[in-house]
Amino acid sequence: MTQIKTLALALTLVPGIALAQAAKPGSHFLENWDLNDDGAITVEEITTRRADVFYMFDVDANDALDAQEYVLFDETRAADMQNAGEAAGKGAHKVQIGLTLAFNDFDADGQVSKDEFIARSPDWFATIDRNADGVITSADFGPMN
Ligand SMILES: [Ca+2]
Ligand SMILES: [Ca+2]
Ligand SMILES: [Ca+2]
Repeated sequence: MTQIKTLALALTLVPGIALAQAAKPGSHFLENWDLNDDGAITVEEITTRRADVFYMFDVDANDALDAQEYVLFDETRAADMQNAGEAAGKGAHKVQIGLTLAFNDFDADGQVSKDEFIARSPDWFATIDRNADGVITSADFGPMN
């Protein structure tokens, strides 16, 4: 139970405040993934954070997320997206796909190993870095110009 609370907190990061302010495109993603708060997310930040997320959901700590552990992970992300509302931005769907079992289970054995999850970091990063400038910023969310 403690673990569930921790990850909910980590993934949600004061949703009440985020909702109260006019949401900048992608602000919810930046809050969660911009570890040094400089407004830009690097591949390194994505990779580090994905490792953290993996450990949060790997309840039995066997370095693999099985289908059962993924149920909780999926539910948590769905709740997080609901909380985020507009702050999730236009890229929210791509963001979600990059965290699914299907996207990350490279050897198709029905579970996601830590190595698989980490190895997908650059691929996931590339799908979100829409303007391909090598960092994820609010420019990668919101309307296309
Ligand atoms: Ca950063
Ligand atoms: Ca696998
Ligand atoms: Ca970018």
